[in-house]
Amino acid sequence: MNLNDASFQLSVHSLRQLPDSELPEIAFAGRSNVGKSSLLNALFNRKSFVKVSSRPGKTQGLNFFLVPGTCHFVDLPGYGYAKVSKQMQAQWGQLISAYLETRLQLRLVVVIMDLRHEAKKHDRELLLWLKQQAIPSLAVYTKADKLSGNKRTQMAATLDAGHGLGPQDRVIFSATTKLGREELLSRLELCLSDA
Ligand SMILES: Nc1nc2c(ncn2[C@@H]2O[C@H](COP(=O)(O)OP(=O)(O)O)[C@@H](O)[C@H]2O)c(=O)[nH]1
Ligand SMILES: [Mg+2]
Repeated sequence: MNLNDASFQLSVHSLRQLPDSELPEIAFAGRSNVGKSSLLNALFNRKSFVKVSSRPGKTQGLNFFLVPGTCHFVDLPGYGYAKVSKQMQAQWGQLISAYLETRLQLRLVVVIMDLRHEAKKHDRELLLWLKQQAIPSLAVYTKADKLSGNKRTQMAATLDAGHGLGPQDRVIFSATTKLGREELLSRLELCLSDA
């Protein structure tokens, strides 16, 4: 997948604004501050293509990035930030779940988690919900550079157990060292090539 010509396309705040395009889409989800923007920048090989959050939990839309002729990457708003009101969280949830449930060209949801943290309820619920909706998902355990090799393996196993995942269901990643970048890209390519 050639990400050199990727560009930001639009920010969607209601279903009506979704781009009128049949390109396949890969969505990226995760708790606020998990490292989603950094992961996207690492994939795009650019330093600050996607804004790394100075203000976590700020209202934002679904951000569409075009990989010309290939797909859209869709950066979903981060979830679970405590300072956002319950009502606002519910509204975000509605837009996101409506998008995930109805978007025919959605091929995969990448669910990003922090390798240092044990399995979180919200992530587990999201993975379960995606499974129930028959929406393919791939877990990414990021910030791996913050742990030593042994600890990495240990935490990955803890997260696998907590989410009912196997080693083939997730990629260990670091935006800082680019660990896992090639593996993640080949997983994305694979899912785009499955018709
Ligand atoms: N060491 C390290 N820090 C990271 C990594 N990914 C993100 N961060 C840091 O975590 C914070 C949140 O990152 P950001 O990408 O904005 O998270 P987002 O809210 O999920 O988009 C920032 O301070 C990043 O520099 C990583 O792989 N390794
Ligand atoms: Mg972000």
